[in-house]
Amino acid sequence: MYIQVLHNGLLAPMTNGADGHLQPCGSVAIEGERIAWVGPDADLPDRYARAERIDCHGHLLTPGLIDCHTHLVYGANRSEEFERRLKGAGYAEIARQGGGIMATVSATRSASVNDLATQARPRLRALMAEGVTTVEIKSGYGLERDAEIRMLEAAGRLCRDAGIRCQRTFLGAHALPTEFAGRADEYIELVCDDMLPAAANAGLVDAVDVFCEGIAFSVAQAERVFDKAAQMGLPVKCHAEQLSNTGGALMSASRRALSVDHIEYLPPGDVGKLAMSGTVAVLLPGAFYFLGETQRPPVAALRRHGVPIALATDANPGSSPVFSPLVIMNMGCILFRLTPAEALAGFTINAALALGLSDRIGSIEAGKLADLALWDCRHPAELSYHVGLNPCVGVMAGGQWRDGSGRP
Ligand code: DI6
Ligand code: FE
Repeated sequence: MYIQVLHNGLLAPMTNGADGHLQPCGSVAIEGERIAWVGPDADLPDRYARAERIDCHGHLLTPGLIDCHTHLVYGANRSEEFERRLKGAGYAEIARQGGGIMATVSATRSASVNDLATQARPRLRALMAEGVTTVEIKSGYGLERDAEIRMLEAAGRLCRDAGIRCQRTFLGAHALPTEFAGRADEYIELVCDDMLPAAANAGLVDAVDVFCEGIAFSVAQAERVFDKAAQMGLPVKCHAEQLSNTGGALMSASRRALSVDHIEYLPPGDVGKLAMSGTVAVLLPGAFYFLGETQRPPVAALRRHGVPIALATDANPGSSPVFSPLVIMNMGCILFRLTPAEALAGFTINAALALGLSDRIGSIEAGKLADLALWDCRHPAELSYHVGLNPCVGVMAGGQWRDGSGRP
């Protein structure tokens, strides 16, 4: 087995989330694809004396970043809608008129798996250039069985080609397709009886998501999808309280959802119930920023109740065409008043929790996969501080330096 030791790193292991300590002059011993030992350089066990040694030159070493909420695979883009919105049209208004998500649905339905993967490749590359080693990708722009399946297949192909860990989430209940106008319950029935089972039986689904919102699906409809997911043994998560308070987050928490995402309109008084279910709050400041929203998520209450906070790009063509985790960390701090340590926890250990993968990734500790990012930084706060500067100098996934990132 190949054994290597990264030494002289400024380690941010993230084992205690945002409260974790830094370890200057730290070493990480890696056996094959896993981390075998972590500690001060001076304490490195003798058994690693002959391992290959890689000098981190005092640079910051963090877990590889995890983008736990993206819609990275889709056809075309919506720059024309962007122009319309700048002239005063509202996001919900455009959606009601059959634009918005449905515009992307048309472009996605007419694209092949190959087209979809090709279009998504530069977006994934942008994430990877900033240290991302795991990405979650949702379906939800097909809204019919075969197109949803093509999206999930494209996500798999994209990630396999790029050598990145991928979690696929079925989001058939993202929007009501035009052909089902006025028949939302029938569409939900199709999602439950046909689309989800077909995608899951093809081995394409790691989790199930629903957009629970006035312009999308009701809590009762989301529950039907979650019932089906539970029957199939799949974990659930929910786009909830993004534009209004519908109660989707609490319903999701009562079903032990992995995460509730957005939650700008979640009343602080409801946060305690999230804490009890172990559900992660995934904050998406890119959409808040891009839609010019003003209602902020209840960060103080999340903190007070110890709800794990994750951050993600929400990379999508309509509400968050943002492909930079570092910019999102900055937005999390500036717009939602997170601390830089919380922002980093949001893209590492808490993002792993939001994907149900915290036993394998998200922190630098013995037994976990050797997914790491090396940054030309003297302090982790620099990751959230700069805008448009990428200090990433190396990325390792499963013990292998990623092509192009070079060895430090
Ligand atoms: N919430 C969002 O912000 C995105 N999806 C969702 O459920 C928007 C997707 C889009 O506008 O294309
Ligand atoms: Fe989203």
